[in-house]
Amino acid sequence: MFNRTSIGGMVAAAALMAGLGAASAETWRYAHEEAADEVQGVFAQKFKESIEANSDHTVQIFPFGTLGESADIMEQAQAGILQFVDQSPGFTGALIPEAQVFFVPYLLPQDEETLQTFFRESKAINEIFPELYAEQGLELLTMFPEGEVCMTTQEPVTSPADLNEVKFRVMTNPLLVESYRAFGATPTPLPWGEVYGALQTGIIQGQENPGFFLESTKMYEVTDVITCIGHNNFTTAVMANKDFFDGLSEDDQKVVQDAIDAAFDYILDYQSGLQEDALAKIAEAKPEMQINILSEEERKPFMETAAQVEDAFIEMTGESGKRILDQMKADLEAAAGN
Ligand code: 6CS
Repeated sequence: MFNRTSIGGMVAAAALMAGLGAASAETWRYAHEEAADEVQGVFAQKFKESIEANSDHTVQIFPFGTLGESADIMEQAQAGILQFVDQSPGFTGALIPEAQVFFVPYLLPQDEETLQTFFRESKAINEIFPELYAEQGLELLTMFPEGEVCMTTQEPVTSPADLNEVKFRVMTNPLLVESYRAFGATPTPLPWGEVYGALQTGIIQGQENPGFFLESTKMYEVTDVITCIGHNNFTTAVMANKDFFDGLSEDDQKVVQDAIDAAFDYILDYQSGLQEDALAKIAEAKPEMQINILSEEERKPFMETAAQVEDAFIEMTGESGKRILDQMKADLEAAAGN
């Protein structure tokens, strides 16, 4: 027979268990720098689906603009307000100078297979960068490519001389400023939210981004020429707040890593044909848009700037940067040899 006290005890225990269950199912906040249907948004959605299919947790995604600019979401992730953040090295360079290595022109290969092997197997990405991110309170979970970067300008560009006096928007890192100075332009660092308006009002006359982003953000409405010189592939990075990640159970850490791996595989497949499709869509939306893929010969003077930008990178980052650059070169060689 249950007496009043034992029933009371059972009710309390049941409530406690229900409470414990509720506490273990958490909502994790994840912010990125693009719209929900752009590459970072597609990655975030896959991550969310995997987490929610394999745990009791839910992921709340905040696309670009909902929580501020890229610098804002990084601060929120470092403060633990966000559990996950996607911030591209183009912005992280201010916090982790070594991340600017991704802006040495012509360092990353254009061949898709080599590029993907590099991102999968790179020791620089999988072993050295995580230490540098950890110093900033971040657990680096992955880095992935988003597509070949092309320039959009008002006038055609066939050599560095054509960029003379062109105020060219770059993401906010000093090495990208060096890189576009070496290309002959007047680099103007700006957060993304200001770019369309600055082109529209003529404050700047050019900017660079991967094909899908030129199309989805309608850069062709405010510029007339696209020029591809094969100098870079847009790289981004996903990380967690380190205290949050370290505090997860081993099972939850595995759920997170598995979700990252699933989203990574998905996004590499998703890249296939994306650049060509985007340029075709732009040509359809604005038939008078000039889309110029420069020849090997025309690219030469741009390629010749790489050594000078590399020197600037080493000057900015010292031994630590040199270690990253050397490892990346070794990783790229290994990827090309595969
Ligand atoms: O140029 C930028 O600032 C933006 N570009 C891309 C492809 N993603 C996010 C970033 O903010």
